[in-house]
Amino acid sequence: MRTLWQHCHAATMAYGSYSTIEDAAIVTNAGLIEWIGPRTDLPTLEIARTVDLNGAWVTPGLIDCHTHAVFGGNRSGEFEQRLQGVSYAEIAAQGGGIASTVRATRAASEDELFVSARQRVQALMRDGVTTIEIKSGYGLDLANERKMLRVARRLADELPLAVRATCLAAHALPPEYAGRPDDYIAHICDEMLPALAEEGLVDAVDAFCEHLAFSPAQVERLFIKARELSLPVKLHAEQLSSLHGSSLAARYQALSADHLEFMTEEDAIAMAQAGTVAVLLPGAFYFLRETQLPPMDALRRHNVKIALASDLNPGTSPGLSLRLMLNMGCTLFRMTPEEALAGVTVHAATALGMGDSHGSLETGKVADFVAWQIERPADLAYWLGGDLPKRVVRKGNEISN
Ligand code: DI6
Ligand code: FE
Repeated sequence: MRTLWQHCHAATMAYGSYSTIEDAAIVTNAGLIEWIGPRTDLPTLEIARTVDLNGAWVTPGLIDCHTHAVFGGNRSGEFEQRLQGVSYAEIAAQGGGIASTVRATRAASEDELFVSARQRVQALMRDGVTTIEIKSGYGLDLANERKMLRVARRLADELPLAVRATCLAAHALPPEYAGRPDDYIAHICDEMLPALAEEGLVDAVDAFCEHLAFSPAQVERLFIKARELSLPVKLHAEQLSSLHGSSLAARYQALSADHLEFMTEEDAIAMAQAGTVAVLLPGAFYFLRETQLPPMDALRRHNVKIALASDLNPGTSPGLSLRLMLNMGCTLFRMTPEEALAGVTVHAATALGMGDSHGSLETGKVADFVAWQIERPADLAYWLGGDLPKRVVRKGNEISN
């Protein structure tokens, strides 16, 4: 059904800027944007339905391009312990940290994981999120990584939401492989990844490149396997130290390198040349009370595309609001509200390999957008969370939220 949406302004986010259209009109048809422009230029079309948006600001549907939304249990108990003075090392020695989430995730059924993840994903959706990425990485064996990835697929089936599923089997070393990280990487490459890819559960491959996780050499073996399987790669890099994982990611044409607080100018140059998006995660920076800022000036100087995401996970970023991340991107990382909004729309789409179809309001793209009753686009980064009045449209249909 051809629908005309009017009485609105649009921040189209094409080209990574607001690219504002005042008094805009949007025509949707068969789930796509058939036309968008100033209302006065609207061509003659047979319109079946007209929707008055009451002067709203229309943006692309928001995209959370880095989440670990599927997991068992949570770690609020550890959070409380830490604030009572128990050290992270003591908590880890008691079996806490990622290991505790792995145990809880392995113990949970697929249905239990689905129900708890759905709640968290619905919280994200209340901020106008229409696309998310979900990583595995708390199963760490074939059956449990499969269980997590199947939940990601089910969420896409049952919610009005596009989901990209990323295999993060190389997130941490499972207890069965203690002291044998190379053997675990070989197991991922030889058994897990081929099986999960064959089952159609994997859209991209990710790893955690860090002293306390996997080395660049180990990550590279995984990337070679991903290339063999024609799967794009991403990388958690430079979160706690500089191992130049982001340069390695760029060498493998990664969709994105994520975190990046400790990246260097050379890393930025490599990423710019490869078109690898920098995904910044201010929720984890905040929650860990980190002090090393990502090098915004180098990223800007070399025109690296910058995305922003929640990193929703139980250990380092229990963040259920992408709009709160917009605010933190501005207050903590000194992004402008315009950069922040581009970071959860057009650049986030590129970080998921969806840049041709999502992330901006342009003819031919999927009709995912949000009509916000706000004064100006900067309101989206200005308010500290909370609910803003809005209407959310997914594939041309208004969804309730
Ligand atoms: N970086 C992080 O901050 C999280 N994973 C990662 O690769 C930590 C995940 C957790 O603590 O559960
Ligand atoms: Fe992460």
